[in-house]
Amino acid sequence: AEWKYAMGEGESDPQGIYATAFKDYIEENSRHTIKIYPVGSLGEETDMLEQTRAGILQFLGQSTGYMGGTIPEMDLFTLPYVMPTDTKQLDYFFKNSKVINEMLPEIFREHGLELLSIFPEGEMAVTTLEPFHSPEDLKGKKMRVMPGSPILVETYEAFGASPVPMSWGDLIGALKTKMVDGQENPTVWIEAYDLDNLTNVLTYTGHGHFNASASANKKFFDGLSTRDKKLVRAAAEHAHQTILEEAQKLDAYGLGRIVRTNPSYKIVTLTEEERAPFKKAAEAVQASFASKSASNKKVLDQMMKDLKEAEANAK
Ligand code: 6CS
Repeated sequence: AEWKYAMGEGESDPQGIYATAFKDYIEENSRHTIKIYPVGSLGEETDMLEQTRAGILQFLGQSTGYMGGTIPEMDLFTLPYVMPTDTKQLDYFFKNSKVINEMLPEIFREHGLELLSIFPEGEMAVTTLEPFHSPEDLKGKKMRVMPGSPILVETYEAFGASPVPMSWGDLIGALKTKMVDGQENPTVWIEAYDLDNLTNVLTYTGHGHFNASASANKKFFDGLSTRDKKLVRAAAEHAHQTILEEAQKLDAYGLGRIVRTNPSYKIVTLTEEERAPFKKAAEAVQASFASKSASNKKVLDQMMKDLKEAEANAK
């Protein structure tokens, strides 16, 4: 059969690399074929999530940042100053985490989805018209965040700014008309979509990582033969391995290209001292996430344990 796979990025972006590796594996190892629908072709990301839950699409690749409105526990990956910036620890975490491998699959099923992977794309970088070094500097600044995540809004409010949730499809226009003063995305994406030419400064705050997920419609997945279920899991495993190796390289190339092609662009890494007030503000956001439901608290507690384990074991 032909299966439909929609995703929130283009074919050469990290989610596209994952989707292509997934498709190639399925097509090489079975008679099934996959048609990939890149971002925009089937509406905005939140539309694609609904289409997958409804079974119109079989597979979905999506930024975790868009999912918190539908699956509140997914805001875990958006919480400020929780994920490490060390990529080895991150990789270890994404592969071995109990939250991802045991708890979230159950939660996804309750929402009509079968979780296949969650993977990192790169550290969040904040691009703005004006430089900032403190929450005070962000006062009154309109910062675009991905829509559908209450935690992203709470985070930028805690950071002193005025968050504006907006779909990716509207962001370029909003930056061009200066409707917003800034946004956050991984460096790979900022470079690929020329966001550096629409802002003046890129700041590494260390507060987060951009992550993506892959999932299937649950009814569709449950209806597959044992053999096809294994095939889909193996394809996801293959695609996950592919993107872990590629994503870090792509993110680093992205930064290199920005530095070379846009030499007047300012690149700032906040010092530990400058990060301190942001970290302090982040504590309230973490507590707010945990207070929203017993399930939120449970996944956050487990994630903290998983991250400790990653810190101890990642080499
Ligand atoms: O900012 C966004 O909305 C987009 N950013 C990335 C890195 N991927 C897709 C997402 O739509």
